[in-house]
Amino acid sequence: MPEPLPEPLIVILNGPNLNMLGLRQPDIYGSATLDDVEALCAEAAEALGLAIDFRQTNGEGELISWVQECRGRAQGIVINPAGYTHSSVALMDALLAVELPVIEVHISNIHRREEFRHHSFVSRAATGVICGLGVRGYALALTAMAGLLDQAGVLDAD
Ligand code: CA2
Repeated sequence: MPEPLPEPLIVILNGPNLNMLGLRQPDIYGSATLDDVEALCAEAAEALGLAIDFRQTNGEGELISWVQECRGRAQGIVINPAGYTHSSVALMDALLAVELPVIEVHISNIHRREEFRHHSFVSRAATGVICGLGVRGYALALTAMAGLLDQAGVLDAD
């Protein structure tokens, strides 16, 4: 019998102000808190055979350092870069350099919102983008990531 593969680690990164989820602007972002999103991700990951490391920061430098730390440690990144989506060439560069599958998530549909939200620097480094489906988008991103890892032979079939 071959040894079972260890569970792939997916790092889930959340950018600035997402710590306020569920506390303000429920009309745009819904009523789930970031703790609720973490619980939703943990449940989805368990069902998919993935391990997760779920984090949030308000700092661009910290977000970039966390992306860099994924190299050699994680098998994929799910990221909601929040406001840095639309401004950060440095975050895009870090995501390109890490050479891992990246799924970009937005709770709201950024294309139905203000013009300045329509462009994402991060999308250039993303394997796929999920937006406008609420916090469920995080679970959908994990399902998509499991599919990518399965294709690459990184995920145990059982
Ligand atoms: O829709 C998304 O997930 C966004 O990434 C959220 C960002 C926004 O800048 C992006 O354009 C789209 C904003 C995150 C701030 O989240 C808050 C949540 C509750 C209350 C206030 C801010």
